Order: sequence, then C-alpha cells, then structure tokens
Amino acid sequence: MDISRLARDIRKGDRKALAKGITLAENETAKASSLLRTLEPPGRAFVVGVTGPPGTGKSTLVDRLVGLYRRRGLRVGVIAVDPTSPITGGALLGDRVRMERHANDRGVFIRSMASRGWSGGLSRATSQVIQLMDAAGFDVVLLETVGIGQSDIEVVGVSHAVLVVLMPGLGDDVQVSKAGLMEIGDVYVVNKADVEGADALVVSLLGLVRSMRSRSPPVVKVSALTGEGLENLESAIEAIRARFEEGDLEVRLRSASGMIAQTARAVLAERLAHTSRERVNELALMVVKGEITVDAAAGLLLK
Ligand SMILES: Nc1nc2c(ncn2[C@@H]2O[C@H](COP(=O)(O)OP(=O)(O)OP(=O)(O)O)[C@@H](O)[C@H]2O)c(=O)[nH]1
Ligand SMILES: [Mg+2]
Repeated sequence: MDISRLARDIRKGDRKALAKGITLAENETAKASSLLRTLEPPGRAFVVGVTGPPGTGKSTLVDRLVGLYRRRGLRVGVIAVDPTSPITGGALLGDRVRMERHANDRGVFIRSMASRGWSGGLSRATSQVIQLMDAAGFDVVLLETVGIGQSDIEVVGVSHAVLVVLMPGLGDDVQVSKAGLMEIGDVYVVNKADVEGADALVVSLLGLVRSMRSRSPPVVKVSALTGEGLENLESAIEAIRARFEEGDLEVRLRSASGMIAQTARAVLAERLAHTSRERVNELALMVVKGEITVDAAAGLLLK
C-alpha cells in the first residue's frame, strides 16, 4: 500500500481514502501509525465524548449535535463504538436509520467500530481514527461509547469534553457513581426530559455535583426526542469549545495525554503478547525457585 498517496488523498478530504485509513487503524495499527506520521494531524478537531449507560439516548443526541454543528457550517466526524448494547440490541441498525438524513451530507462522516474482543486495542484504534478525521479536516469529532465498564469509559479519555448522558429510571445516582461516571463528565445530560422522573434525577445529580471538591460540571436537562433544552446543552459544550479554540492548555492537554496513555498501554500489551513463552517460563522458574519475586520477574519481562 502506498502510504504517502493515501495520506495525500486523506488530506484532500477523499472519503474512500479516509475509510481505508480507518480500516488500517482497526486492523493494522502499526501501518496506521506510519500513516499518521506522514499526515501529521494538525490538532484542529474538537473531540466530544458521549458516554452513559445503555439506551439513554446517546445516538439520538449525537444526531442532534451533528445537526447543530452542520448549521454552524462545521464538518463533523462521528465514531460510534460498539453501538449494539445488550439493552437496545441491534441499535446499530437504528443508528443507521437515525443518521440517514446525514448520509448524503459530505460534511458528515460516520463510522461504527465494534468493541467486542478488542479490549486494550480499541482505545488505540479510536485515538488513531480521531487523528485521521482531524487530518481529513473535520472540525468536530463526536465519539459515542456505552459507559458500562472501565474500558468503555477509558475510550472517552481522549476527548476534549465528555458528556455523560443519563435518563430517569436508571436506579439513579448510586449506579452512576458506581460506574465511575461521576469522575469523567464535563457536562451531565439528563436526557428524556419528556419522561417522568427527569426533574428528580436533575436534583440528585446536582447534589452529587455539588459534593465534588475540585470542579462542578453543569447538569442540563434535554429531550433529544423533542429538542427541549438543546440550546442549554449547546452552550455548555460551546463554552468548552471556546476554550479549546483559544488554545486553553487544560482542555488540550487532557485529550493529548489520554491518547498517549492509551497508545502506550496498547503498545505495551502488544509487546507482552509477543513475548516468547520460553522467556516467561524461564522467569517463572526463577520465581518458583525463590530466586526473584514476581514483581522483579515482571520488570525483567518488560525490559
Ligand atoms: N422519550 C424519549 N425517548 C428518547 C429520547 N432520546 C432517545 N430516546 C429513545 O431511547 C431509545 C434509545 O435511544 P438511543 O439514542 O439509541 O440510545 P443510546 O444511548 O445510543 O443506546 P445504546 O447505544 O444502545 O446504548 C430509542 O428508542 C430512542 O428513540 C428522549 O429524549 N425522550
Ligand atoms: Mg447508541
């Protein structure tokens, strides 16, 4: 494959080339990283992570956000990580239908990535895809992932702004705290405002947010279905995007350090997977004989 030609086509905004680059990121991260070296992503794309429990309306909201940004004339990339959650199962099809109105819009690029069986590699691939979209000239990248486990939550660590999307009737604040979602949100979105219990959820979230010592992220109530409250969500995100555009280091560093950490973890995991069984057995024998500790053996393995 001609990497420099692919890079040139991606920079020109060729959609087929971008799709090819993304496939590289999914299947051959090493090739994708040489592509990215050639591309030198400019770092212009503002990355919004959208996470939360299954079925809270993340995709519906992402679709709304695409509409908002398109009206501002911005080009939008969407990455949906594992859109088929156990609850809404088969949502990928639903997402396709929902996003169909953007299908012919050259200013929108939507890509789904399956997370099953990926674990560590997913974060690295995601950060590569973000950089590819950035190089292709997208102004905003919306990254949707179901926030169930630690690894799902990790995926949004590469974002400049993280929206945590919740809805009434989830078992509310306790579940949210347990899932680690209270640590990562820049904006808490209570979606499905048209459904009973939204106000109570807002109240309990405000309680949680106020108890945070270092920061107090906004809580906004919206209905992705009816459009109610979307302007409040928009201004909450735009406040962060304004800081990003001004070059605010806090906002910019977060995404960059997230990408570095996740890439490093993936590289390390890959290296470990390639370590020879003989070497591991050799070290295990030393541990069994009491010559070294497990920690020391792991250290030697990584050297
Ligand atoms: N009543 C109501 N329903 C909504 C709203 N937003 C989304 N829904 C519905 O909730 C269901 C799930 O919406 P999705 O957007 O697929 O939710 P999701 O969070 O992306 O789901 P997963 O990706 O499967 O976790 C769909 O049936 C939507 O139509 C809302 O504001 N009000
Ligand atoms: Mg979804």
